[in-house]
Amino acid sequence: MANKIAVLMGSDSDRPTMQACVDILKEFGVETTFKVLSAHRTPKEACAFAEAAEAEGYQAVICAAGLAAHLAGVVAAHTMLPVIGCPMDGGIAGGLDALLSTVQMPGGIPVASMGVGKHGAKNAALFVIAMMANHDPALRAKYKEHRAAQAETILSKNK
Ligand code: RP5
Repeated sequence: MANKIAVLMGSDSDRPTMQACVDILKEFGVETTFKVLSAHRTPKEACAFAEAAEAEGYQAVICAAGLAAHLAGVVAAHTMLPVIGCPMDGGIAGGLDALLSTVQMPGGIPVASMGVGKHGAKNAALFVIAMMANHDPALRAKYKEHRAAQAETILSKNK
């Protein structure tokens, strides 16, 4: 099965933050769809995308949203694929509103929430890569190399 991930954003204003997520997925050779679809402003299209996602061959859906961030929860309600939420900053207390909206799902419909902002965006990509690497030895080797290179970059700062 090809590695294929959807990255949805509630608004085009989330793009600068979520570009980091997409860049990592592309670096790892993951087929990536990057789209703006809002739980509030385009609810029908967001639900339709979620309902079709499994048949389209996606392995997970990453959903970025800010403020009253409902996109990840709504998508999760319409697919059995794993859904990873990325709360955007810019709202109350630097994104605490979006974090709580994303992470506090009622039992039964899970969303795996990343941290707020660009660090969460990067980690969403690495999280789905780690999931897919369980079944893809080449991806696992690449991920291992990525970790080693990252450690080397940090350690080189001490020289
Ligand atoms: C959310 O509202 C979006 O995900 C975005 O983070 C926030 C603000 O959207 P814009 O008013 O910038 O379009 O739904």
